[in-house]
Amino acid sequence: MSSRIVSGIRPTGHPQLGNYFGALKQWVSIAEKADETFFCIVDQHALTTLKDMQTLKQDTMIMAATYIACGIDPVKNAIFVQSHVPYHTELAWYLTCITPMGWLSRMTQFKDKAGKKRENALTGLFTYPVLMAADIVLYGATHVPVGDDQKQHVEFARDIVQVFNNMAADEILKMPEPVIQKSGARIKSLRDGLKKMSKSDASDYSRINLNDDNDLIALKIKKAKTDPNAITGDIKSLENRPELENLIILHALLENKSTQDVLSSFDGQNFSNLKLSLTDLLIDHVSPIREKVNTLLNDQAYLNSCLKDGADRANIVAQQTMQQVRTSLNLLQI
Ligand code: AQP
Repeated sequence: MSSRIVSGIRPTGHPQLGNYFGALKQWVSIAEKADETFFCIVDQHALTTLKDMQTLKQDTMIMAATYIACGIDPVKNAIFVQSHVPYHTELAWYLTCITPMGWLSRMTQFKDKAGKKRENALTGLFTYPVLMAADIVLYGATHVPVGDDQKQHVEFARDIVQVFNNMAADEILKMPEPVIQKSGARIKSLRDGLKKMSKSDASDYSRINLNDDNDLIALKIKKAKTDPNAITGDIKSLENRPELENLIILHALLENKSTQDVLSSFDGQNFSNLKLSLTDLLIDHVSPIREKVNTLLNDQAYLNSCLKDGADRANIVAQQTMQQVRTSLNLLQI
């Protein structure tokens, strides 16, 4: 069976290290082996939580530049903006019509993002997983690389596919598989080792953005929360030390080593050695990406042409799916 990969990131701010390890880096290696790939900048999803629309255009361009800077070749892969393919929202509506409210109420990301005042939460946030299911099935995705926080949404998409295909009495929509990278599946905040690193966290010191300059990276790691104990090489010691665990995992991911190897190399040492070493690795990793992003952002015509080409390719595939969906829903077509 040929493989078709679909994934996306919301342009809700500067992409951060969690987006890199949980999504972008995986995409590059998966794309190498895939037959077809669609990498979307999901601006309509961004609207579910955006407080300020002023930055949306710029953030969308930054995200496009970041995809390319991280190694996603716009010639081999379709890179496009969700709102440039109107079929996403059309299919989302049809899927909404067959989605039980109870399924959406159980989504942990809705509960997290809606907070305590759930009655005031926006409908778009509640139905977000339906739009995400549409993003996936529109392209007949066989595999969907996501961080483990998004796994529930891909499982939701699988449930919807089953309901739709049962209703249509045909395999109209393809069943997607989530692809979760185990190590680095969830990078934690630098200020709280129990929270995930996030673009929209109120504190910029909670994350490393892929556009942070070297001094800022060094400062953020210097200020990263730690605990008062020395580091030991015993992996079990990480169980109740989430901030240490996060720094060790980051170090291991950047060096392509196991967590145990990194922990052993800092056995008996204090946090400052670990932080200095981590800072060097981060600078080596992030600075070429940052420079490439800046170069690409200075060539808006090139970025626009990549996004136009990506949208053209995406529209062709999406239109074919929609034709089948409309037929199976018995909508009048003239
Ligand atoms: N901390 C993380 N660790 C691992 N993976 C992460 N991802 C995000 N944060 C981490 C992965 O990045 C992909 C796209 O993310 P998104 O921007 O569409 O949504 P998100 O998960 O809500 O990311 P953010 O940065 O936290 O955005 P905001 O602040 O806007 O909500 C997904 O594959 C996700 O797993």
